[in-house]
Amino acid sequence: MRSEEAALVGLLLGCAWRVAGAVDLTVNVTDNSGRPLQDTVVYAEPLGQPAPADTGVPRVTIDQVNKRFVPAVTVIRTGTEVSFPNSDNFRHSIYSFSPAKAFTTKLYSGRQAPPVVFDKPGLVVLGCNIHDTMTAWIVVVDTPFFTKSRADGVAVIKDLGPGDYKLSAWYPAPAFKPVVSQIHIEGESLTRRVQIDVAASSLKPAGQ
Ligand SMILES: [Cu+2]
Repeated sequence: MRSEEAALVGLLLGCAWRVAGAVDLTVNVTDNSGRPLQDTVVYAEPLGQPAPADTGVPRVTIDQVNKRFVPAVTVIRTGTEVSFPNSDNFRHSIYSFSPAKAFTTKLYSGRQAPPVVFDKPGLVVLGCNIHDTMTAWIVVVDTPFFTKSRADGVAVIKDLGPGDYKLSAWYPAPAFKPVVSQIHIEGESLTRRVQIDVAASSLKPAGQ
């Protein structure tokens, strides 16, 4: 098969895989005074129908650079395998006490730490046993429809098929409860606004 033909077949298959009538959901996330809020996790769970199955084990990387987790906020689907490379030239030992996934790594450099599979939905707060200021948040969700807001506060969830969904917006803080609403998808792209009470979220490093 010539490369142009292969490209065409790929294109056609790509179209066929899209759910009929699938649309994009745009969520504008702001704080209480209307300022755009970055790094808010937004996810949609289908109501009355199962979420589409994953093909294979999704893999994600959270790096460590200059005593920071990069990215600081990650949203993944249940069952995702996360690698934690250490790009610093000194060692880290990372841990979580969170019920959704408790684990500790030895002190390690480079890629010595084995990947961790996050097999339960929920919030996981990561810390480092050596550097108290290091914190990261992983939100594990039972749906493939998730994203997080950009610097302009905009979060776009792509390819939602027709139906009802529970929409949650979750701000990275241990005390924060997701802001939940219900949406109905039918034919047209949808835009929603979510306001987050940042002051009530008591953003704190892990372990405090
Ligand atoms: Cu560290």
